[in-house]
Parts: sequence; structure tokens; C-alpha cells
Amino acid sequence: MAVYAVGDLQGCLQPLKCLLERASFDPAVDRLWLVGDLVNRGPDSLETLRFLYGMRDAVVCVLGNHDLHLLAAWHNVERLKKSDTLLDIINAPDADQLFGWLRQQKLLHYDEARGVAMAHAGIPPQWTLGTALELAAEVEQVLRDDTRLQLYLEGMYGNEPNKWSKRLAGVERLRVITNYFTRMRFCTAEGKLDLKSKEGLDSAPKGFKPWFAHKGRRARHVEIIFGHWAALEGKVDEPGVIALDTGCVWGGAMTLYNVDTREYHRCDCAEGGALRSPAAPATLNDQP
Ligand SMILES: [Mn+2]
Repeated sequence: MAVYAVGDLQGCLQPLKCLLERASFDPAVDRLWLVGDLVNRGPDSLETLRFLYGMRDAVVCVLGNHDLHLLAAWHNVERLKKSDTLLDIINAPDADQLFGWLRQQKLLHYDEARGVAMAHAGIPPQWTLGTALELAAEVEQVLRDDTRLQLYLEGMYGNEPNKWSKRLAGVERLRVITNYFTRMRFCTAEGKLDLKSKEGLDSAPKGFKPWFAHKGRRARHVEIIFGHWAALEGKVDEPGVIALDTGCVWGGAMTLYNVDTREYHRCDCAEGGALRSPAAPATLNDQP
């Protein structure tokens, strides 16, 4: 049995199939971890979800900002934007099945035996792994709760509060937890978020660093796998920090990582209808 983690799919199904073939992935015995952003922008969002649903027993998934945006669009709280490619999922005859599955997924996965965690954006420096797991579970419970989901999705969007406090309650509390796990890039050592900068390491606003670069990061003893930050191009110079978003949908590559052997596979994404330009649209809709 092998465990693989794959970077942001964003509806690019062909490169995913290329990687699974290259690794001789067998859903009967192997496991595929997904860092989130399964859908949007790429050519095959609906077919990607169906493919993953079809092998759901072999899949471990954390949700990304685009996945939450899809859930919100499904609930009509956020009108789809021109650049979104999600409408055919919402209109699909099997939409309820796919959304039912998506709502069961997590914000943070931790494999205790391997000592490896996975979140779409990362774990902020001020949280221990235990705190992060507790807070992720708060949002995960709401996602599965019919009586609370709508209010959460309505209140999910926004950049404030920009810092965690255990005194936060209600939708603000859920929003900041969601932003840490699905949208974070730069923050201060205390976890104050900057959600505007989306470029590489040298674009840090004054006083901010990438979340993983803070020396006193409290979850640093656990390996962490994340996606979301295509501008890093998979390059992070911190032990135990594995960046898997290599910008497939922008014409880069999709990356598959063997969690046990630490071996990487890449498949090119220039073919199969991936978008050509990494220009401005990359930053649109970077809300959850
Ligand atoms: Mn993302």
C-alpha cells in the first residue's frame, strides 16, 4: 500500500490520470490524498469530481477555497463569477450525490502513524497541531449540519477578523478558521493574516512572512503537506513543509508526492485545455 498526495487539481482531470498511471496507482490498495481546490478554472471540474467520487474509498480530501466557493454557489449565496467553471456541476443530475460527498470532507487531515498533516493553505504558526485539529473540526461539523450550513456559507466570505482569538464566536470564528486553512499565505508570528498578497516569497508585506517560515511555529514537529500557493512553484526551503501546488491550471505541472518514500512525479498540464495565462485571473475569486 502506497500513500500519495496530489496538488491542486482545479478541474484538470487528464494530468491527474497521467500521474496515477505513472505511479501505477491502484485504488484497491493505495490511497490518494488531495490538498483541495478540486474544481474551478480547469476544463473538467464535473468529471474530476465524478472520478474522485467513483474512487472515494481510496481518497482522503481536505477542502480548498474553490471547493467552499462551489458549496456556496450551490446554496445560492454567492453568484457565480464569469471566470468560474462550476455551473455544470450545480446543474448535473448527480449534483446532490457529489455535494453530499464534498460536505463530508475535512479542513485538516492528520495521519498519526506517519506524523503527517495536510491542509489546503497550511496551519498558522500560533496553533499547535491539537488546537488546529479542534478548530478544523468545528467547521467540519457545520459543513455536515443541514441546520447550520446555510448561515456558515453566507458568513464565510471576508478578510476580517484577520487574527484568531479564542474569544471569537459564531460566524466570525468560523470565518477566520476557514481563512487560515484555505486562504492563508502570509501572516505574522502571532497569526495576523494578510490575504491580499498572492505572489512568491519576496512579495511579503512588511512585518509578514509565509506562514511556514516563522521560527516558533508551534506545529513544526509535524510534516505538513499543502497546496494553494502556485507562485511558490513547489519550492519551500523548510524541513517538513511540502508544497504541492505547481500551477497546473495555469499551464504548469501537476505534482504527485509519495508520502512514505518522498518521491515526486510530475505531469505537464499544457495539454488538456489548461488555461494558458498565469496573469490577473489567478487572483480572482481567491475568496473561499
Ligand atoms: Mn486555493
